Amino acid sequence: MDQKKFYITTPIYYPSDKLHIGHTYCTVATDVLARYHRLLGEDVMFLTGTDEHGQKIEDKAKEAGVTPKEFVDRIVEGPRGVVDLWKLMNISNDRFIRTTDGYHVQSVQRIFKKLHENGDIYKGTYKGKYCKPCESFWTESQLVDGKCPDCGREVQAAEEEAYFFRLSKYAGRIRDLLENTDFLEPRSRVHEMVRNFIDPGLEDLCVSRTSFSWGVPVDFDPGHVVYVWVDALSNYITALGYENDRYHDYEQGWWPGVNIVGKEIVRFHSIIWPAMLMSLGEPVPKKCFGHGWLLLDGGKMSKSKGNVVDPYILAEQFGVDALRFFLMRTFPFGSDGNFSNELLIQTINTDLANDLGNLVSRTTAMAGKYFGNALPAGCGTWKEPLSFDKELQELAGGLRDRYAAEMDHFAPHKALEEIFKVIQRANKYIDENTPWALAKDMEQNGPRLAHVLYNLLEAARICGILLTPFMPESTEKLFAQIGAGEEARTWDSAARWGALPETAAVLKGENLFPRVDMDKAMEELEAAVEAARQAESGVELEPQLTEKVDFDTFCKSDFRVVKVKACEAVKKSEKLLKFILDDGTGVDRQILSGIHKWYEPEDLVGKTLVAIVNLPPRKMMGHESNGMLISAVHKEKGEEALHLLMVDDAIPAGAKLC
Ligand code: ME8
Repeated sequence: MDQKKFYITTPIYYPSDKLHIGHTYCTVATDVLARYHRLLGEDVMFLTGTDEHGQKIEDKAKEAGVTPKEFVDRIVEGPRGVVDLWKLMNISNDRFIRTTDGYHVQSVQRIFKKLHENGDIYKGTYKGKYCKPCESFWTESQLVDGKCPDCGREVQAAEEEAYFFRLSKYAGRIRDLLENTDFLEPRSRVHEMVRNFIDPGLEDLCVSRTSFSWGVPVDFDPGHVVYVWVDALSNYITALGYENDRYHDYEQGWWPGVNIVGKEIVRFHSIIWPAMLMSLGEPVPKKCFGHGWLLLDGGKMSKSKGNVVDPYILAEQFGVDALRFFLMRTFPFGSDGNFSNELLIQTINTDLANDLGNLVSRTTAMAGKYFGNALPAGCGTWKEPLSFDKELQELAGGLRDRYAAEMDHFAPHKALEEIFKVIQRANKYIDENTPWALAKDMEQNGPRLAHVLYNLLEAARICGILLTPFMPESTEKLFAQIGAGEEARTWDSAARWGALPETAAVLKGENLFPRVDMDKAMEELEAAVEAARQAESGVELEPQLTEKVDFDTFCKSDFRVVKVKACEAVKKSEKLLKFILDDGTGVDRQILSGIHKWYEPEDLVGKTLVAIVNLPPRKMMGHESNGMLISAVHKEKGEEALHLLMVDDAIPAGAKLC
């Protein structure tokens, strides 16, 4: 029989800024689903990528003084960029599309032409509102309080010649798709789409722009570029080879697939995208699942709000698997959830260190201690199973199917809940059987003890298999510790109690999930965030002094405003400048300062500066210095940087600073 094909996608990301934990959430969830389908034995194609055109990127590149392509290259393929992040997070995508890839650009042009030729794209005048950050056009009636209904930001009036897509023509078919099939999930999203967009009447969509050029050119009408969403949505089929020769998977049964998307882009995926496909005469996706947002302090994460969480820092501090697990375990996939570092640490400690980690380490340690790492033959069965033997076997034996039911309904959080019921039951089983008491009389109780440990290994094995899509690396280690070979790791074997060979070699290894000390971890996180912030800006600051200075001592320093009357370089010195200053006393003050690297003397004459004037006099290169000019110092990209403190010229010389 032919292997079943399963095609799944994430949204392709805007490389306008570095990705944050919200993006990571979406991609990890899709990766978990892709790995789950591979575990089922399906032939999986998992696509992700980047959506690189549009005015926002053109503007950002201009700001950065580089071409748009250079700009996106850095964020996509540069150090700690999108590609690196997915590698770090163990994302198992089979393909990565960039919308600037030549084959995609060519396909989009062909798709646009097809839509035009079949009469669904026509030329008109666009009048309306445009939200630049969202790259979305809105009609007056769609605005909320005059602002973008997606992000709440200001919109701009726009009018220009443009091509339109006859979205209105597909209103009936789209309503039918939404209301009468299970194409869009969760169901609450269907109501949102119908109420907000279908009921008020679908309007034709503006699908080209002339006011900027960073996009796919409309080849039959120079000056127009294809609207970025038409370009972006097409990726799901161009990456399979639709209208290009780069790939040949579209006709070979990979389409239609499953689109996993965040809730704010459900409109594009459940209305515009199916309508485009209908117009092209192609099948619509099997499914669009709209997940919720990770919120921070109750609001959406965004770089412009400065409240983003860096997935690199979290993965480096807590481990990739722990982070993947946390994201899937904590937040119901279809709803919003509040992210916090405390919650992450609590989840690691409760579920991973206490429940799962303990089960594996206690069981493997006891197998080692009492049986020298291999249980005796025959330990898999017990003549008269006790009630808790049966309970554990039944709960774990039926886990795979309960898990599958949840995974098939895009509820990874519920699938994990089922797994943890078994893990918790297994830990209770240890307490019920008190293996350490059984071990006191090995001659009498040895066989029973071996059976208890075998049952625990079996429970751990089944949970391990089903946890594989969530934590691929840790479950490898788990299997090695409990002695589960390839045949005891399969999907089939997850429903077969007893699939672990009785005498498998058990090896207690490293602790899979060490406990995290909350206070220490929070401190380390703060330091890592600060270091990353400095590295990104290139600015390094001296740490603040923690030793206190008492107020009276501080008051002994006499800071005054001074005006530069004359300034010259000291002969034979590369660094020193000699200042003649008006300090308000009527007597000139001379100060030497080693700042020639940053200032030319002639640029400083007339400036109003700050000096400490009661330092003891000091000789430098034969000149006396009476005080010190105050500067701000830091490092920038590893280089010392210095700025003399300059104050308002209106302040008179001699004014005291206090
Ligand atoms: O929308 N929580 O790209 P994008 C959960 N290029 N998910 C979040 C999130 C958060 N805090 N923040 C963002 C785009 N996301 C388009 C897609 S597809 C043809 C084009 C999710 O980089 C967001 O919901 O802005 C979306 O699904 C994905 O990250 C990419 O967002």
